[in-house]
Amino acid sequence: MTDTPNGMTRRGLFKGSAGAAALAAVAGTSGGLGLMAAPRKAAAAGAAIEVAPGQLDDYYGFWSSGQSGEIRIVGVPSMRELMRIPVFNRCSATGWGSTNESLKVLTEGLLPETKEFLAKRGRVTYDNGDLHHPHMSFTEGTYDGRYLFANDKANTRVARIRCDIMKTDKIIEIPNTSDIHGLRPQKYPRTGYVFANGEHRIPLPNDGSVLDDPTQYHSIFTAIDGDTMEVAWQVIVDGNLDNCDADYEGKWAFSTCYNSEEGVTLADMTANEQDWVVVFNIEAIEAGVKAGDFKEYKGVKVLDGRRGSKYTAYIPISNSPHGCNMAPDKRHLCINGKLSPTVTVVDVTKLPDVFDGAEPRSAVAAEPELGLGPLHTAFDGKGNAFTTLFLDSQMVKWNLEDAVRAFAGEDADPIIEKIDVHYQPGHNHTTMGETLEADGKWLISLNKFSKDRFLNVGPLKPENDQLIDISGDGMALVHDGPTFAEPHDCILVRADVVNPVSIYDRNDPMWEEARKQAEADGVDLDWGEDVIRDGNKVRVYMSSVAPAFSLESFEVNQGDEVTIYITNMDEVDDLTHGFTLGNHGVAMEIGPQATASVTFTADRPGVHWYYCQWFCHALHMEMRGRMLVKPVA
Ligand code: CUK
Ligand code: CUA
Repeated sequence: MTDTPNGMTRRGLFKGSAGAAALAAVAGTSGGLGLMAAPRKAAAAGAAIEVAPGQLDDYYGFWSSGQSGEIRIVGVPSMRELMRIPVFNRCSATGWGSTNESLKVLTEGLLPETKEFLAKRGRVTYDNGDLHHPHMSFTEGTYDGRYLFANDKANTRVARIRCDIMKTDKIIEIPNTSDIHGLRPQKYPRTGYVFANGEHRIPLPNDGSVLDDPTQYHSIFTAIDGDTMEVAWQVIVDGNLDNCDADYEGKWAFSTCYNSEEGVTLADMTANEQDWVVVFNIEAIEAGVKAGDFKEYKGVKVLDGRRGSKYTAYIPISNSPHGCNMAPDKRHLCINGKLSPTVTVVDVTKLPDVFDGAEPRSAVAAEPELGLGPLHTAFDGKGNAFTTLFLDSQMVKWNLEDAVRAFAGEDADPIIEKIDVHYQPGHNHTTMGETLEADGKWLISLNKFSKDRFLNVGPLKPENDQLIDISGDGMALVHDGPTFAEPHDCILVRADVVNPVSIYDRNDPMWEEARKQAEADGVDLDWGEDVIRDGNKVRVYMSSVAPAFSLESFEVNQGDEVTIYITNMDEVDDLTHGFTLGNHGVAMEIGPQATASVTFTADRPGVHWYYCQWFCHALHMEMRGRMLVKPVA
């Protein structure tokens, strides 16, 4: 352990009241989650991890970015950031949020009232997002490389990302609910459904007719059809939904629920000793939809799954559970205690009995006490689990079968090892760990605080994502990775599962509207260059081949609404061009064989240069042209 300049050990900085007192402070109302650590064992010094220059990683890591609103691709084990995929955010480099193609994705799935609300503020979509949970589509219990899905907690949306081109292709706003948090795809037989939790309770409908009457607030669980990106059905539940997961047989979905009190203040929300995990019976819900046992709100079929419903079961769990993780043994669901030092293990083979009237807790197979603040659990496919301990700033490795044996009264200690992580971990994830192909090679700990682990960059510090080697018997911490606000979660996907293209298909649906417009204008979208005047609308078509745009200049009148369509006809790997129009806030990426377009009003008379902003050629600086804007007399 390294000392800080003032001589205190680093972990010493976190000294606070540990143990029961700490937990009480959290459970109470005395100032939120405290920062305290109860060091038990120094982190094992791991072997240096080497991915030599030019060598490729074994895994794609897909990282969420929290309030940054994007997804990041990270190579594992090198922890090199490979790419960023704009999703709910704006991107200065690629033009996400200003090109017509991205605006279509960002606007078409918004609810009518949201469009109206935004229009009054002179906007067409939201500028921010809070992306917590990126997950890949499944076929038969493992990743299939088709899509990523992700939630936006800030503006109640769900996005889909195409893994062939690593771009977002659909974003929908979820009606009747507020603040989508937990999100997981159906694992079997395929995705299928994407399950999404509306976290915060609101009245239904939320039109102002009910305000300060929390007894009339609801949480809603949503199933989205991952193929069409339309809401399939929704279920009303009791309590606040937090995280969710699905089983490996396509029968169940699960959500952790906190705030069984249905309170609206922290004191109210943590008053009860018990919350629950809600089990959703997929077959029963689908039958209910068929039988018409729903009410329609905003065009969506909403079923009543509150206590006593045949669609759900409520299994009591200690106060405020958080993470919800299905083990690859197909049998054990781990519910992370958060305010309780335990993880509750539910045996999903017992769930049919629970739906037949058995006592809900009869499905609990184990409840090991692991340490303070268990938030999320990951698996190695060899019967072991790894749980983050937020308050202890530790990762604990434990054995599922031993936990079951101990719960049955046998003499077994499930805890194998604890190591320190730095500091306050939230999610963790193992390589292929949420699939049947969990391989037990690497574990990532996504830590909320980096504190003193990096050079000081001012009051806003990075998070710290640590890489842990779990291929041996124990855990060895091998890398610290600073990240910008704020990866909550990641998935680690074997490289052979993900097969993106290097050059776009000219028939890609992304620029379908540009293709139609070019046809209507009698212009060849591939190679054509033309300026089409249509009243005060002007459409400018050009292609780009390094190092030139096919139009070196074009002229428009002041006040014209100008749309520029550019097609990159280069057919070379990695040969992306850009189009930046000076002093107009216009910039976009045009990948090889792609078309991109942007619309703006030419309101500034004079000469305006456009240039390529992707360094593409020795004559890249010369890749430019002029827009001439004639003043109106
Ligand atoms: S939540 Cu962030 S640490 Cu949004 Cu998945 Cu648990
Ligand atoms: Cu094209 Cu730089």
